[in-house]
Amino acid sequence: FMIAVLSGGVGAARLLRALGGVVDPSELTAIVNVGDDLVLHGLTICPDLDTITYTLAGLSNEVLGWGLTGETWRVRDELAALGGEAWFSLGDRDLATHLYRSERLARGATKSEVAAELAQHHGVTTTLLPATDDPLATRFTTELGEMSFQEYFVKHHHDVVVTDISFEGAQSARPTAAVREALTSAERIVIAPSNPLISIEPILRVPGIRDLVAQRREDVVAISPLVGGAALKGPADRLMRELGHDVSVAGIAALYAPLAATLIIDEMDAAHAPRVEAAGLKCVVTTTVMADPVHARQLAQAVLA
Ligand code: FO1
Repeated sequence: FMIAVLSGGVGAARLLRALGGVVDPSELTAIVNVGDDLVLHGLTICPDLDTITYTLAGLSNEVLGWGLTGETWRVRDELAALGGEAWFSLGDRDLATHLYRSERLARGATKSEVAAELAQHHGVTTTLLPATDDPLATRFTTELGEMSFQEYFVKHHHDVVVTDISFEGAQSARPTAAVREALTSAERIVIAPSNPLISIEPILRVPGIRDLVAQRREDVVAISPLVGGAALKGPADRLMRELGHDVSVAGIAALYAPLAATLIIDEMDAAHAPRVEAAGLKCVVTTTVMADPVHARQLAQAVLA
């Protein structure tokens, strides 16, 4: 049995951890967004890949929602004192990951190879696949002008009006052979409860991936990232509103209808189930908030049912 999971950061990481409690984690393959990736201080940083790796290794900083547990910040503080670019916080331990990755990339390794090496080092048996090894960067058009993903998300605390989202490099990016193989051979494809516009969309923009998923529609199950019309974390609700989408599970259903046969929604949204079905998806109602291991397991079992 093999399950492929289209993955952003925290929401996907928690889902993968929960699924790994119900099936063998080695049966899971995460196809991970790289649109958030950035080069800073000459280092290549892959937030979603690292969030998943650290979470599955039991090393994630649950307070921050990113980075490592027990982190220290001496380098960042020194850099800030120098007047350097310190708005994007790199912890002392986390920095080792970025140094390792950047050196390997400079010597010709691919992001996929580095992701596998880091996963193996941390004892993570789930397969972690960047959606592409080619450059792909999510960019925002905002009231303050054009900016990169992390300028929008961290520097401006995703608190600016967005009028457009684009995916630089997407047209010439290629899915890796491992990604195509996973999407072709998986028994089930899961769309994690990640932001549909900025975590899942950049994966689907890699030419070929959207079609591969759509061809498997009967085996695709999506989990709504909106609960009671709001995102648990991050700007999904605000971005959907600003870009003209219905900010509800019905809006999620409309986005995923061509790709998924089933949408899992939270009990809080049960009244909207008929609207999901009207969009052409089977609707499963369960607890989707992975607040504790019991609820996370319940969601994992619903995904596998
Ligand atoms: N998020 C923040 O809000 N502030 C930060 O300083 C920050 C640093 C950071 C460093 C490494 C990393 O892997 C992630 C980091 N994040 C930070 C999280 C990241 O910006 C976003 O959570 C994801 O890109 C959104 O999925």
